[in-house]
Amino acid sequence: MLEAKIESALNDQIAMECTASFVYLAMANWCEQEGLGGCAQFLYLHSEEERNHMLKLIHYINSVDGKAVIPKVNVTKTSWEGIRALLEEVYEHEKKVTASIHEIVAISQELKDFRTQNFLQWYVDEQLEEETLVKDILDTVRLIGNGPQSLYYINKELEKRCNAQGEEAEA
Ligand code: OFO
Repeated sequence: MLEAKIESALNDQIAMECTASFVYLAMANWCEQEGLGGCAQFLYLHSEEERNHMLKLIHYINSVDGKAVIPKVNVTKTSWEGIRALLEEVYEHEKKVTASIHEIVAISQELKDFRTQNFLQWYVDEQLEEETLVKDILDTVRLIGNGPQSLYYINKELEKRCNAQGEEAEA
């Protein structure tokens, strides 16, 4: 049985993952409309991953006799100034998610809920991977700027990373 404090924190995390999924979906949609197919592909995939993170939490809460809550999300932003602004936003979002995961780990330690602590380790590792990936891409954009040629390069680069991720998943 989950204690109320940890159940509530995990449900807040579901809402966060769900919001991330919809924000990245809106970003992917915008990229597709702007002719940035590689960026769109990367963000559609990322949106799907966030949805899976949400599902994993739902299944966990229910499996330990808690009650997962399906959140309402309100994502209204539909366009971005450019790919750099968009990636800066993704990076900020990921940092917030990381902080939130670490906070829940701290709660699970405080409550001696070692099962939840163990479950959350996957998210700790995943966040590190995601932050590093986004920071890496963002560093490149910061370095080469937002001009048409760099945009072309970033679009290709994201397409490449996306395909590599797809191949890894299939292997
Ligand atoms: Fe759910 O991993 Fe990003 O936010």
